[in-house]
Amino acid sequence: MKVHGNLTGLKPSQRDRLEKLYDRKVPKERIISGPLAQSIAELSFETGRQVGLTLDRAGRVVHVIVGEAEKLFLPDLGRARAGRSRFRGIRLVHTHLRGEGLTRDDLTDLSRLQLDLIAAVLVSSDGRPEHLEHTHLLPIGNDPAWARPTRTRLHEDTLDFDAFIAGLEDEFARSTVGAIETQGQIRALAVHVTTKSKADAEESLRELGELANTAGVLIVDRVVQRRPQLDPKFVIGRGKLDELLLRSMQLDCELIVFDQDLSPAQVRAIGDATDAKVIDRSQLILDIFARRAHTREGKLQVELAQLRYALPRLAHKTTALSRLMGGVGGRGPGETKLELDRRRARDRIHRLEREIEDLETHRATLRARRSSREVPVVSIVGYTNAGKSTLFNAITQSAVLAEDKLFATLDTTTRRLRFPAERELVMTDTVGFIRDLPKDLVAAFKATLEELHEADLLLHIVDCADPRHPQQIEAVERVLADLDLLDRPRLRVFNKTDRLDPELAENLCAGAGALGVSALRRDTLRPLLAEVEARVWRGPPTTERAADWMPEVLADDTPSQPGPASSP
Ligand SMILES: Nc1nc2c(ncn2[C@@H]2O[C@H](COP(=O)(O)OP(=O)(O)OP(=O)(O)O)[C@@H](O)[C@H]2O)c(=O)[nH]1
Ligand SMILES: [Mg+2]
Repeated sequence: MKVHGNLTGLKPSQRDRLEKLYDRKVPKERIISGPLAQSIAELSFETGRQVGLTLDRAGRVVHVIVGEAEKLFLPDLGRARAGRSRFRGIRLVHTHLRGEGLTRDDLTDLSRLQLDLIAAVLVSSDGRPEHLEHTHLLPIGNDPAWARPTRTRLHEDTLDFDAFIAGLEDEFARSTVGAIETQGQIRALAVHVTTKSKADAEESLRELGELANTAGVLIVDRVVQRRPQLDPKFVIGRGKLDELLLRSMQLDCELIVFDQDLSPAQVRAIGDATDAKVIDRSQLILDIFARRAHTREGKLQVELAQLRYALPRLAHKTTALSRLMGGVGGRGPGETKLELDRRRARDRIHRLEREIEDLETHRATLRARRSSREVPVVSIVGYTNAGKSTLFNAITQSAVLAEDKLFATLDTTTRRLRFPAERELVMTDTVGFIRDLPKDLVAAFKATLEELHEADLLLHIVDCADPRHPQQIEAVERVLADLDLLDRPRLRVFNKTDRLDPELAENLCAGAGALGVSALRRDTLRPLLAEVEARVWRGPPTTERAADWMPEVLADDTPSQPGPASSP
């Protein structure tokens, strides 16, 4: 087997003896045996270089490594951890030639590689293995994250390694479970690296937490780093990255979510440094869309967006798509497609584009029919979770799914309504927007959003009880601008006023030129309906109506998707 590290200038006999170390074994309950310590001490003494061994839990030698006089560079230990354990199942035992204890570099290796334990055999000036010094990682809440190194004479070391590592794993498991109840969710660490203020980071992380929750992910801890500029390779600083990886291990996180977009190279670089899965905000959003897509069109659009996102991230032809497309919990667009290579991914993209186009043609026909009847269209838009579907349901007496999760709605729903004096209009509920919507997603949903161009009025629904609503309004307007929709007449509606003090709500509305409503209270909707009528037909409502009056629902105009029964 191959000896790793600095072999230049070694005698053939020395190389031979190094290679033979692979045949040695250590009893399970010892860190290292006396004779094996003797062998590496001798080799180290002769060559003037550190010699290291990695050992697995069965006491087998996994790597033999030769370093410099004061440093050992570890080879790639492979990604796998030992079974369900959080430790790597490998310990490092190496020589120190100058009597020095474990160094800062040693401790960094310990945490970065999640080693079971790290030990130094201190070689005496006449080449004997005199002392053994070792340490190990500690559970969350300890600073520093490693135990104080213990030093004994080699033959006096009494640690029962086998029992020790079992105990340590128990301790880690207990400290994690006690801290947070997970209930079947995926445990994740959220990371935000910024050049701006920490306050912005907090706001952004709050939203990331909501996105994660929607995706069945529990953010167990957050890491914020402020730096003058982002690290081109890892985004986060190298030292902070090591800290992050250690934390993810201590907290038993299988996922690390970056609250920003990572380049394909960055995902790869960070992914290579850890066993945890690394995803960015876009991928999280794509994953939510994948879970939420129910109609054929929605599914096609999400798959298209996922493939476009994944394509540049396929480093080589051979890279399996599974790690990329698996999303958070491995929900890609179908298990069978996971092993696609680049070329097949491209073919699939083209096919999806054609299918979506066909569906779009169908939609366009329906739209043409509608516009030939000259029925005005009122479309509800707004930030995700603003209450669009709830309001739509209230006005159209429908049962579109509305819930306190992000992106509850993906597919457009349409109802035809009759106002007095034989006036009819069509109302649609659409997918919500979010800050920095992944561009692949916007592109894929272009067909759906195309509908908005036909709108005679856009109702921009805002959750005015959310302190972030000014930024949310801005984000929505940016998406509308991107979609070339700023020329459509718009009415700003501040929803969820029931959550605010009435006077505050009134002031907010006045300040923003918005109409206040609560989708949960029908009596607040009358001014809105009157305003809609006035805008659409350019005149005051024709008749006086009762406070709880609602337009008559005529039909479900939604194309190619079964909707709840409505009056004929
Ligand atoms: N208190 C209060 N809650 C509301 C109001 N309108 C909606 N909600 C709640 O807000 C949450 C989100 O409502 P949805 O109607 O699903 O929001 P949406 O804008 O359609 O969200 P997406 O489809 O996910 O973009 C739900 O839990 C609703 O019950 C309101 O006027 N007052
Ligand atoms: Mg909705």
